[in-house]
Amino acid sequence: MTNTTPGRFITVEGTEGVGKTSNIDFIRRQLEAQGIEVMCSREPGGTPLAEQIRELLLAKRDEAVDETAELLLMFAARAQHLNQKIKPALAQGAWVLCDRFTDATYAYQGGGRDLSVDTIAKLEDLVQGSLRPDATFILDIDVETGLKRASARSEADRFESEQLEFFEKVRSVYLARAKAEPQRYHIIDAGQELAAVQAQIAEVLEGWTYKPRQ
Ligand code: Z5A
Repeated sequence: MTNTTPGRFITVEGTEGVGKTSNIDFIRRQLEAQGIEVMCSREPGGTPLAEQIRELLLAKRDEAVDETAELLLMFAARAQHLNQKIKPALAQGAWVLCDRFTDATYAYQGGGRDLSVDTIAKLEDLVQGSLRPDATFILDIDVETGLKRASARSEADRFESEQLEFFEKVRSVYLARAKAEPQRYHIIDAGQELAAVQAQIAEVLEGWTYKPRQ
């Protein structure tokens, strides 16, 4: 099951503070240098409605957020984003570069919150049909370093306020998924300085073919 549209669907994942934002811009510039049209987006979010759902999800609140409600809100945002923005771009042959996607749901809601992987897989099929990313970069870093970077940058949101153990579980799901499907996932050591991280990404990009899919 994968993407059969003319475009390519690339996702970037990782725990907190791994440098997704910094590196997505690098990937975009590398792809554009190959003459590729790139559309960058993020999850949760990417359309006005999905961005509103993002605000609901990230806000710290007194009321405990039910884990299944959180899961369904992630997929509600994804359905909107996918149908309004991602699929039309892919159909036109653009490369979609997305900051997080369903791997984050397996990692955060499946790993961090301990929700059923089967339930997540059912929602994935419902919302995405057979569409899956062509390639996924997992920026990997030890959890403590990532959290230090994230806290130096901005105030913690509802997810960033979780305990270390939560993020260790998130990280282990990412690494397990990458191990199970090595042809799709590229693990990048994000603990190095930015230039060294980008050199690893550039090496992966050099191995790709940029011909349109027939
Ligand atoms: N979530 C979920 O639970 N389930 C889902 O299905 C989805 C998401 C899709 C929002 O995501 C939350 O939603 C997220 C999971 C949950 N949890 N949280 N929080 P988000 O992607 O918007 O939030 P984030 O993970 O916190 O991303 P971020 O804050 O944008 O971080 P980042 O993009 O990975 O890092 P950055 O901003 O590029 O870098 C962080 C800082 O480190 C910054 O000051 C950089 O200058 C610095 N940095 C970056 N690289 C380096 C290197 N190599 N060396 C030194 N310093 C560096």
